[in-house]
Amino acid sequence: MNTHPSTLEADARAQQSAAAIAELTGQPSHDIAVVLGSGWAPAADLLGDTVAEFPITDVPHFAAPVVEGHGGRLRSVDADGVPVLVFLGRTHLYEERGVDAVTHGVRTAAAAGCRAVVLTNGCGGLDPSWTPGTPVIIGDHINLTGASPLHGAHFVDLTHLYSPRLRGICREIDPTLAEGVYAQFRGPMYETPAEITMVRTIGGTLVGMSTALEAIVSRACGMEILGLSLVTNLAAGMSGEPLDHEEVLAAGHAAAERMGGILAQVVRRA
Ligand code: 8IG
Repeated sequence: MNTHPSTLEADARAQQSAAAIAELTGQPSHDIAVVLGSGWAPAADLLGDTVAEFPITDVPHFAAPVVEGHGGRLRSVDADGVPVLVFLGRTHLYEERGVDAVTHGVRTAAAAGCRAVVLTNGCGGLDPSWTPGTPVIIGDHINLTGASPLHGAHFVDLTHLYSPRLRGICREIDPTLAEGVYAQFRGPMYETPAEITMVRTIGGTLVGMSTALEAIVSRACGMEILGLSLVTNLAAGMSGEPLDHEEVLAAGHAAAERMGGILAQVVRRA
């Protein structure tokens, strides 16, 4: 229990958002939340039947994300009877709206009844065998943002943060899936080659600008967490080419079917 005023206010805002979502979707509660990051949007349609979809800004306390191409939408999906709350787009730390804006989505998912959250992202990979378009299970993370999404003396255990049970289900679905350690940077710049050397030295194999802060709050809210990265580029300095946002979108389209299949199966079995 964390009774820091900032936490209580964030939870109260999440309750208000969840109430609005129940109203807008006609679903009194949802079981699983899916947050779709860069490159994952084409996979969304394979999750199940869309029950309702609207701009995230229709829900109180949400701001429109500044990137992602499609502006931030919320979708309620019926995955063979499982009500799934799908966030198409997210708020990033580099948008400078603060950690509460970054984590409002997962707080809201918990308030909406979700017992598990699937956090997806597009990221850079440090393993040269992960060609663009390779999905990787997140086994653990390193928070290099310098920020904490928690308020006050709130001591949250982060062992087994990324659910061994859900990771196991993913490997049953697709035994070829690799696992990595995700290092979250604040961004918005990509890393320098020297920073990638640092990440490799401290045990990171994936680099991105999301997910870790959301995972921490998801744990604090009691949700089970699955993290899935789509490697869209080799990390800086590894390919001899500069990093390019177009590459990200192209990798997402190429891998959409494989990722959509994994998502669709995992939400049904979670
Ligand atoms: I897509 O190489 C994508 N997002 N920090 N580094 C960081 N974020 C990313 C990268 C990357 N690729």
